[in-house]
Amino acid sequence: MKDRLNVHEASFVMSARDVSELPAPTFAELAFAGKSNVGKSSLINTVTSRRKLARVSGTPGCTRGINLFHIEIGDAVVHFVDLPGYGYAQRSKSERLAWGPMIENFLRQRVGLALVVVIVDARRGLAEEDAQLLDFLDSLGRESVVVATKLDKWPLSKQKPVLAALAREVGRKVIGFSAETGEGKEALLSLLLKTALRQPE
Ligand SMILES: Nc1nc2c(ncn2[C@@H]2O[C@H](COP(=O)(O)OP(=O)(O)O)[C@@H](O)[C@H]2O)c(=O)[nH]1
Ligand SMILES: [Mg+2]
Repeated sequence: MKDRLNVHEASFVMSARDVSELPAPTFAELAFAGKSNVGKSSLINTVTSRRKLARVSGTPGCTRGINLFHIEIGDAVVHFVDLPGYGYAQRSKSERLAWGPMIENFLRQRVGLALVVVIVDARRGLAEEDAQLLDFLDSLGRESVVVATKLDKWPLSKQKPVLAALAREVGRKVIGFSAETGEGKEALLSLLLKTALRQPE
């Protein structure tokens, strides 16, 4: 990995149960969203080369707050924002609804939000909730990228066509990723860095 993409600092800042608990934005924020169990924590750990920065959970849907991380990539300082997983069917209706406003308020309100990484399971494809989120981001004029993770679950010969079909479906850039093999790590880091450096101080 090139030096400019080296993550030389990665630390947990805080967990918030509501957007109002978050500190005023100091650095460009790069947010990660996706269905519960899609591999969001694994992706954050892989991208930062830290084994336990974001917990990898065997219990889907247990991350309920907004988690903030301080990340230094090369010369850039950014905040990673791990948003609560959505669409977990086992949760009670009131709790599922409670997640909606939290994510929605975050996406609407944060002035430092530079990019939303929408993580999709490459094996399962785009879920209804993912499509709705992408539409919502477009309506807000928020920049987004789709990352198809668990790509290792497809045989090599299928990976390119699967990614191409997904890119057509979502009409935006799709990065293939695997926390198992590290595939896509450099491409994603490079995009995150590029986005962060474009932000005004
Ligand atoms: N094969 C494979 N499994 C993965 C990958 N990423 C995550 N997983 C597994 O998927 C499960 C959920 O991962 P986790 O990162 O906790 O998902 P989260 O709920 O979205 O944060 C765990 O059992 C992980 O080991 C991947 O790239 N490939
Ligand atoms: Mg998680």
